[in-house]
Amino acid sequence: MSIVKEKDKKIYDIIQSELNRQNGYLELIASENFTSKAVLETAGSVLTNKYAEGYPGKRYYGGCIHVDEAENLAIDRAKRLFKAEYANVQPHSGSSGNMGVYLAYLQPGDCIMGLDLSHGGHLTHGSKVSFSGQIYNSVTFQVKQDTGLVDFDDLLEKAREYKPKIIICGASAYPRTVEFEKFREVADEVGAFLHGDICHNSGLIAAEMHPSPFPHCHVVSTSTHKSLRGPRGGIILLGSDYENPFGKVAPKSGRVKMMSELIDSAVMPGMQGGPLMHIIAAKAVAFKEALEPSFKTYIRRVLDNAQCFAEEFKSKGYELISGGTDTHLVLIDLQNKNISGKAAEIALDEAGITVNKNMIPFDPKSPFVTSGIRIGSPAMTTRGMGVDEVKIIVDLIDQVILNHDNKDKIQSVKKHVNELCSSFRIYD
Ligand code: DSN
Repeated sequence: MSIVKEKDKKIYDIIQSELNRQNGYLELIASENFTSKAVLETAGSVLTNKYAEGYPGKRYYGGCIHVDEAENLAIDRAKRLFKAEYANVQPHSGSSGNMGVYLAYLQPGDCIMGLDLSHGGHLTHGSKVSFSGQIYNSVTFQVKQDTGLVDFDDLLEKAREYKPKIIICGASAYPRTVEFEKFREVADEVGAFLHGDICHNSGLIAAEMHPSPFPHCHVVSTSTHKSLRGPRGGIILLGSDYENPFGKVAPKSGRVKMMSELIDSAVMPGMQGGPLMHIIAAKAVAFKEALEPSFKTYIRRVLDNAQCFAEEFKSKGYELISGGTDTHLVLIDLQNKNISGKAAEIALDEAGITVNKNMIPFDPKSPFVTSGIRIGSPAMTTRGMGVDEVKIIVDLIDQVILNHDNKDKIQSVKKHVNELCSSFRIYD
């Protein structure tokens, strides 16, 4: 008998409905995944009760002996997974991780440069509607219209002109490999720090199927719940070059602090109070899972499935930004199919297929409408689907796109989706 069912039927019903949606719908949002039951159990554990402001061994509260052990495990495993020298596992999300990096490296008004949101970047890479574009002076670079790849000439020209303190590499809707080494060349030329936001690719990097941001990036952040398949959260990592270039000193000793200390104090007390110890422990569980050989097999399948999505969509006349993918996602330009991203998202949702509308580079439509959709393979791969299912799914998506005004057709696709999903159940 569920205790929630007994105590709060309304919330119980909502959880059940969401479970049914996750089981019955085809999840293709590139940033979502299904955690293991071990991660879920840890995230729902008694560790949620503990206040632990500070860091292991240096807390502002008593009774932290066990949460210290959990946080130390999470730190050690994150360092092993990404071959990093330092990890802060307390940020509540990828966005918080980015805020921690900016607080440590920047002063208000400093210039930052990231990929334009409409070209695949993220809100926190300097968008004017986010703190990152309001507190800091943000300048964005773009991708090339003909290739869909980062326009390094545009980046270098703007970097020379604006002299950013930080250049952010990494994206939310960029299907190709992030070329950390090339970004570092630009950063070095203008004296900027290179910040790798590997939110989307962190699972690929952990499995050594995407180049590592180290040693090229001075600092790295990632969320933990996308291709990495952990609980919702964030982390910040440093490689070996983490001496403090600002000369900030520790108040009592006058000793120059390490960069790791500046990041620790940027996260807490700079932007957060008590860490979420249940989530930090769940991150530790996910990192252990990602260190196991089976995680490499999983990511290999994620990449194979994404390749198959790209080939199948192209064979049906769909235009892909950059012409394909090196990663876990494809970005589809729907302009030649005469349907907006918004209309496609709605029609696919009615058919039981969950995707998100997405701006494409140089999009003539607004962010609320868009000309594209983004499709990712991590979640469907977790539930066991492979390339045979990808072929079926692309066919179903195509039927919906071509018949988005035909309710009968959409219902018949939904029936197929339900049948497919019932063979690949999660969380029984
Ligand atoms: N919102 C996330 C995504 O969908 O990519 C980025 O944080």
